[in-house]
Amino acid sequence: MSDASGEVRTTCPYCGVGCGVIATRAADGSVAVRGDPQHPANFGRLCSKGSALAETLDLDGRLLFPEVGGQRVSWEVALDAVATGLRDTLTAHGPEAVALYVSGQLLTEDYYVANKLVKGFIGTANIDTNSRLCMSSSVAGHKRAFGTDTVPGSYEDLEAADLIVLVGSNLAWCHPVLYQRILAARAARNGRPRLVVIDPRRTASCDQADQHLAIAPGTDSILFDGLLVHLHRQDCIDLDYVEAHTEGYLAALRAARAHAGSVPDVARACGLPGEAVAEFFAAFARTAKVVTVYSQGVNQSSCGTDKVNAILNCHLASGRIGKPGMGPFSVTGQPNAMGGREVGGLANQLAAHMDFAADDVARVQRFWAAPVIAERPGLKAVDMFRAVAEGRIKAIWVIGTNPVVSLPDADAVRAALHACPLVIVSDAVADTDTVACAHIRLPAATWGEKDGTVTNSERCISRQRAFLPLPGAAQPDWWILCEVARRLGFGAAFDYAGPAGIFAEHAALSAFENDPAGRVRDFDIGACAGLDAPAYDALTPFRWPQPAGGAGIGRFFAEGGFYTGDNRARFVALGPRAPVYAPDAAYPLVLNTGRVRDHWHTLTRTGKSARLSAHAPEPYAEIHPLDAALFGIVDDALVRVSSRWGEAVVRAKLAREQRPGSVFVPMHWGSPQASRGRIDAVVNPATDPHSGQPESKHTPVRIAPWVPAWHGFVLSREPLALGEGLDYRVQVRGDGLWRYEIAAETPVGDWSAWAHALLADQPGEGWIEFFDAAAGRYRAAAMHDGRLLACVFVAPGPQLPPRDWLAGLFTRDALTVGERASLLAGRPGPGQPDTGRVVCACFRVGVNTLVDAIRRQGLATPEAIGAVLKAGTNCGSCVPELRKLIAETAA
Ligand SMILES: Nc1nc2c(c(=O)[nH]1)N[C@H]1C(S)=C(S)[C@@H](COP(=O)(O)OP(=O)(O)OC[C@H]3O[C@@H](n4cnc5c(=O)[nH]c(N)nc54)[C@H](O)[C@@H]3O)O[C@H]1N2
Ligand SMILES: Nc1nc2c(c(=O)[nH]1)N[C@H]1C(S)=C(S)[C@@H](COP(=O)(O)OP(=O)(O)OC[C@H]3O[C@@H](n4cnc5c(=O)[nH]c(N)nc54)[C@H](O)[C@@H]3O)O[C@H]1N2
Ligand code: SF4
Ligand SMILES: [Mo]
Repeated sequence: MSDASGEVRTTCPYCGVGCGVIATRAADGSVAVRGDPQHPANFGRLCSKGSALAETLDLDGRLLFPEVGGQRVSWEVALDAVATGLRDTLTAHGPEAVALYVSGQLLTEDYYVANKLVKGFIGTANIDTNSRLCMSSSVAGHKRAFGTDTVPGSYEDLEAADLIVLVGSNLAWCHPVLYQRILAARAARNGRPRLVVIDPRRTASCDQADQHLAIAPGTDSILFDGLLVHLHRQDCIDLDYVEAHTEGYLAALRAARAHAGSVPDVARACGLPGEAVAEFFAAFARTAKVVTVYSQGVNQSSCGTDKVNAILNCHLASGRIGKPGMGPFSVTGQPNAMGGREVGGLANQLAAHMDFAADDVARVQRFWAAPVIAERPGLKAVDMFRAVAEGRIKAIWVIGTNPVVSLPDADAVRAALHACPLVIVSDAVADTDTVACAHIRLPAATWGEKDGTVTNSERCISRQRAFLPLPGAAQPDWWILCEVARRLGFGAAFDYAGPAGIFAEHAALSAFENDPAGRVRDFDIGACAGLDAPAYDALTPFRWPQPAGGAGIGRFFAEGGFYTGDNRARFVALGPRAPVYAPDAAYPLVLNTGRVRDHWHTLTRTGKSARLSAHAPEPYAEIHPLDAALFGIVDDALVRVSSRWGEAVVRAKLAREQRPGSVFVPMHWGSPQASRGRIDAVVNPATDPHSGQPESKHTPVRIAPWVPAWHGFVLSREPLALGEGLDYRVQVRGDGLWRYEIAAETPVGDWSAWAHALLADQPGEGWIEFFDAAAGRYRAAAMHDGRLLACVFVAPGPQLPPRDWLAGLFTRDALTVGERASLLAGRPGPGQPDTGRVVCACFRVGVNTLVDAIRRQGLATPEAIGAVLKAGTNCGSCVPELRKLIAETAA
């Protein structure tokens, strides 16, 4: 939908909030983005990542042409190679030897075609998705309780609630616009909804919380089982609802009582003070309008499905489900995690919320007129890569995900791909750890270049629309899949003119032999079955179900109506379940992993933006000062985090927000950006027995100082191919420059020769350097016409000059005498501000600027800071950090 002004309404490609974005392409090709005021997810708001989308669209580093065996080839050659490889594997080893591993970031149309090809035409269910790592415990929990995978909540429920419980969700950083909507509601409603956060760490989401429970990792189901017992004891059970619409309440209660029967029992098991547990239970019991929002702290656990059902049990028992302001709410991570569930992208689903029951299998086969059909579930992600390692899978096609960085036991994943006879990877980016393993590389179009739909956390389907031309030979994923299907002999079933036809078929399948009134299948968008291309182009956001004829169900489950055959929900009786791998003497700490505010997953997009890279430039481990002291770790030094599966080296960050005994490392860095920061190499491959979701938040590890011979960093206008002789290298995008943090275990003899070789490609004729042999400090800078081209700083320890100040010198056309002097002295001289690490990404305000203003001008609130420096006044994501700076400065 592009109007005369060149504006295109589309959807943000990042998180599951699914914000509407308006993209405008100017005559010179430059793009501007802003929030879509009409989109029901965000009403015009965007977070830091959404606002910086235009900074990630350049073609640097893109995979633009197909490659076979490292050679650039035409699409004809590449597609023939894929089809021949797959056909040969099928002929020699059968369908179970072939697998696809896809992504919750694919558009629904890409996803639908991939699933149809594998399950209906190749005839195996060996197609799984990275949503296995993300949502599968929620899916399994929903299915156990509701009989189907329905998310009953809506964003408006969050605003209408009187209490929101955030369980294992850092909403402020990971679903920022939803978090801002909650804060706006609190401001308008006199502090309601109240906010309770349950997370072992004190996160940014705790900033405004009325209560934070720093729960012992992995123990959430005990807490919620204890809550069920408490609700029962306090007469807070909705007996009418339980009687009319559920089964199994007493058994669940009995099971909960056995291991979570009293507040002291729960407090002990969850590592919480008894009063805190009692306060949370009381707040939940006395508040009718409660929404429990949960995410990866719940799902990514070897007891994730039980955690989900422990939460659902409490909502079912109190009848707090499906009514305004109430309900359990699993917020989805990826932009199309929900769409993937709708098309059946998981190995244990079929399509359109059907699974492998005989009726479903027959129905889907009939609808597709498929020659064969998978009749049983395929391998789930972790098992799939194990099967690759064991040679049972001989051809794998990875689409839109980077498993060598994001799957647990990631070194084993890489080894599996290296051993696999045929690895095909479709990606938009050339240099990723997974693309590096591919025999055949297929250039995928990405956000801004392709058309389709996505479904957000509240079941709202929105269009993503292209506003850029296809670069190089890149093609949308649906096209690539259909071309391969055609070459495999299935042309007639994959003969789509474009995404509109695919969407219409998907909609028709959702309505096929379905009956909205009969509770056959919840997912029904039959109203879109006849959509033609112009209507598809004009589609405005809508929530499902949307059956033909328009008679949808307003809300799910307020009046029961579950999809269990007898329409009754199921309570699940739960017992305690210990993590598969527990800490021991050799690996005494628990590694927790997750996200940072301004980065998205494996950095292929946000890593391109200097603004977004500034907030957390380097991979780090957040460690409680007590643990740091115990293991001899000092702030800012490098630390080795190791487990029985692998190791990583990252920067130590001491933080009282961390729970003692736990270490937190972000998941984002792969080897192109950080040579030793790939934390999934350390993460254990344990999975939940019901969902197969990996335990990404709980790996026994040990930490130790990693002491290289020297530490250093380089700032350079031109990218440098650093690597040789370095044992640690992190690459960060800066404004008009590249920053490299480096270290090595081998001492350097001749620093000057070393630095010349390092910066060899710099054309500068001016070379200035300084060497303090006694202190082991070396500094050098390459200049041209008084302009700084590159500089390198080396020291025996991690204490090195402020990078932000030095980066500022790169903005000068010529350095003053004073600036040159301070460059070599390695510290800012008078009148040379060091703004420090960026806190506010929107207005690029650094920590030193903030602290200085707080001190000098006595700024005591984020609003006061905003009035002076603008920090925190756009997306609001940094407000928790502003508040923390105010508190720290006052102390
Ligand atoms: N900035 C940013 N936002 C994102 C993404 C991103 O990459 N960057 N990715 C998106 C995706 S795909 C997803 S899935 C979501 C994830 O969104 P979230 O689930 O909110 O993010 P995480 O940081 O993975 O984990 C949430 C929290 O779980 C806590 N946790 C760990 N163990 C436990 C436990 O045993 N119990 C409890 N209660 N909590 C625990 C962690 O300390 C962490 O703070 O974010 C989405 N949004
Ligand atoms: N330790 C640990 N590991 C985790 C997690 C954690 O919390 N801790 N979280 C897990 C979760 S919830 C998730 S969702 C995963 C995310 O992990 P991944 O899915 O591996 O991460 P991304 O970087 O999003 O990978 C997407 C890839 O698709 C490419 N791409 C972009 N657009 C397109 C397109 O249109 N088509 C194609 N074909 N490719 C495209 C990108 O360049 C990129 O390489 O990580 C999981 N791994
Ligand atoms: S909240 Fe999520 S969908 Fe919205 S702008 Fe931010 S990353 Fe994009
Ligand atoms: Mo995710």
